[in-house]
Amino acid sequence: MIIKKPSDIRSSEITSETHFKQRRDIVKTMGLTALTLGSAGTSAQLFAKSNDDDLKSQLTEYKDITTYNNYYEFGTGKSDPAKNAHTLKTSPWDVVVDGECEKPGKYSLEDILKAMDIEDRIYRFRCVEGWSMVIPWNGFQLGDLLKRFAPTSKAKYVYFETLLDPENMPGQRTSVLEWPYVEGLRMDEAMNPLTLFATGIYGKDIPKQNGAPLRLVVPWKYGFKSIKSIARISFLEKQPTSSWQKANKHEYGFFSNVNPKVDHPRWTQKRERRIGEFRKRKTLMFNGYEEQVASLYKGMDLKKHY
Ligand SMILES: Nc1nc2c(c(=O)[nH]1)N[C@H]1C(S)=C(S)[C@@H](COP(=O)(O)O)O[C@H]1N2
Ligand SMILES: [Mo]
Repeated sequence: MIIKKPSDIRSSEITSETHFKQRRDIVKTMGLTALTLGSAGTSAQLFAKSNDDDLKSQLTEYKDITTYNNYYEFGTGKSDPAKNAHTLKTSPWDVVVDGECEKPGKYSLEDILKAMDIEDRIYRFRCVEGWSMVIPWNGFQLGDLLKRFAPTSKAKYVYFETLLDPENMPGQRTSVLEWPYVEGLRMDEAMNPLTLFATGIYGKDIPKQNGAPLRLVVPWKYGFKSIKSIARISFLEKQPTSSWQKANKHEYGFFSNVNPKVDHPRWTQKRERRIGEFRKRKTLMFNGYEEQVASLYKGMDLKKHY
């Protein structure tokens, strides 16, 4: 199996091993108090111990993260995905890999997860609509996965597709967006160590409404770049067009970096409402990840490349 780590010699119990790994990480950080995991309020406080920056005190409650969603395949209201996403079929799950790479193919999620190390990452999350959260993800670095497919020198962009399954995704039977939902990153953005494929939240499997079983997280970009329930990865020479660019190219560009200095045509991006808080916060350049990612855009006019 191409993407396996050489050290991975066992081939059985793949899924439970993944769960165990996620579980073990969280148990390690919380000790015996892990037994109380399950109440969102306390899990927020407990999980916080595993991370050492100031975000740990700002974690959004599990309940808010999993009931206030955008997932148009399951409705356009914020509470629709939590109600409707139970029809999403997440197993078996395959990811098709194609385009400019030496190891295209159809990879099972089990094989992918077996090869990856699951980590905890607390990230700010900023939706283009003006709300934000702080989310404790579990996942792996996207770059660690992509390099196993051996992209060729022609691979300048990575393109992603959400599962297309109108039978089980009622929104795909409407024309609110073009289906499947698609997104893209420039290769250097995809390879940046901040960029994750998420498989969990608060140490539990990622809920369907949040994009099970595999969902992109790019913390310095607006939330809509975080495409959910990914079923295809393509390496491309040319910049792809994302779903929101197709929907309205004047309002949504390819880069979609969080930028308080460039307003959305219909509203300001200077402030945000953190879910669970009353007073608005100032939105930070690159959502607070300027130090790690500003160099990716050196020399680019970010007003033009929004
Ligand atoms: N397939 C798919 N992915 C999607 C969306 C969607 O409608 N369909 N919505 C996007 C938007 S606009 C946001 S803000 C985030 C929301 O993620 P969350 O519900 O986990 O907070 O998912 C993004 N990924
Ligand atoms: Mo969004």
